[in-house]
Amino acid sequence: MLWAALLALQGVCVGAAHGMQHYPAAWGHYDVCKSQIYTEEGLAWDYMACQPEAVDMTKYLRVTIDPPNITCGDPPETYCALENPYMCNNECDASTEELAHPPELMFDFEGRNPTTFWQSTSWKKYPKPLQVNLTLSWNKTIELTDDIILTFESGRPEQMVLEKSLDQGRTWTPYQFYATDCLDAFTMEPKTVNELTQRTLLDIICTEDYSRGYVWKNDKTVRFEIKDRFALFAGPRLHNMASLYGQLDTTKTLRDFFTITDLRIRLLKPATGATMVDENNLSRYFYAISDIKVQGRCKCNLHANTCVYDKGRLGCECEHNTTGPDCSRCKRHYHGRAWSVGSYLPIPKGTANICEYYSCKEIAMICCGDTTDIAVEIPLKCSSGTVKVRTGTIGPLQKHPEHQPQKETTRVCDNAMLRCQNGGTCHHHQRCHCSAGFTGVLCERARCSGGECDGQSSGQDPLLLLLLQPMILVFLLH
Ligand SMILES: [Ca+2]
Repeated sequence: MLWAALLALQGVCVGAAHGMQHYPAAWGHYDVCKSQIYTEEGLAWDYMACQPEAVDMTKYLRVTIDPPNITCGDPPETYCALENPYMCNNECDASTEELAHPPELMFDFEGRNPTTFWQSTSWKKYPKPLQVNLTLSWNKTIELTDDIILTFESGRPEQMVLEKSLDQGRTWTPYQFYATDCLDAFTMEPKTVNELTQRTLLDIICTEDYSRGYVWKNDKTVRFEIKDRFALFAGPRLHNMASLYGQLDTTKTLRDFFTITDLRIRLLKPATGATMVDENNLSRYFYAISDIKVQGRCKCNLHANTCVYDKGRLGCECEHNTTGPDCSRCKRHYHGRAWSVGSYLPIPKGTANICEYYSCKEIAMICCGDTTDIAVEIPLKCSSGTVKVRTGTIGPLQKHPEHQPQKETTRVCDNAMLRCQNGGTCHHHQRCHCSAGFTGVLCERARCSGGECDGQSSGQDPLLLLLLQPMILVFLLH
């Protein structure tokens, strides 16, 4: 399954790479996360910002139609052509495969005639609005890299809204409004994407370019123009991707604009082809979509060059010691410095901003970083040269002489830093007197006998305690 998905992704990559030939190779595709280099100390890794290739994202989505019974064919229905009310040879029957028009036909391979398409019921409840929501969900943040293109088999809707979500469908914001008359439909002045500037790139516009009926009946597509927006920074043929990447790096709102987890197509009014709706022949009015194109890549925060589709779910194959579906946090034990998104700059390799392993430089200190592992309050010397105390104070080592290792070596406990656990009390910095039911140098363990423990576990990380105890023994021997 996993391999099949990987192969599928790679297969699509070839197509995508072919389609993006006009990107100058010098700008790089950020397709390598690390490479081995020779240094004075031997082989080492050189890390680079990396991202997965842009692919056809419709292979990995889930589609939801609302209302759920709005797909045609149950009961069977016959439709007439919008242009000719006497041409009624379009039959929809959900129980017959050849005559059914389920949603998945918007995402199948188009190439052979006749086209395959999803179709709604007709506008038989006119004048009640015929409205349908099509929701495309990825359950993963993705970044759009090319225009979203809807191809209609019916006339293009007179009113529709394309919306996006960045939080798996909890909240929605419009991407673009489409209408034959923007003022009438949405009280918005009609605009085209060509009127946008770098300053107004994030403006949400209403366009009349994709809603005209009769005259333009050969053009059946509705677009959301991603590339025209990219071109505002990268130039008309996207020849200056460095400029775009620079902007994406520094402007989070710009990056977020092209990032989605879900898309929603709100079909609000079908094509009528005229000012008046013919109430005697409502089977002319319906929605039908043969194809939806969404090109994009998994958002991996520039920490992965591969995205895997496994068990119906997309996930980044994280590098740079990061983890999570979007590589948005450091791996356990790699909190040597705070997680950070990779950077496209400097072109062409970018900056990886890897998560670093923490290392113990002072034997008297437990190091470092992954404070979620630390259940006792002790100074933590981190590779960044700071001392962390779990209570949240952070300060440079030299400014806290009381934290110096040599002063700590004879201490097992004190009232401020090395606290006896579970109600134990500290005696002369030498040892903890544990309360009933607990044991261990810091009374951190429940006392057990015959397999039964009579105290509550303090919930500490056993790995940490393994590390901690020999160190405290070392202090005592000194
Ligand atoms: Ca199709």
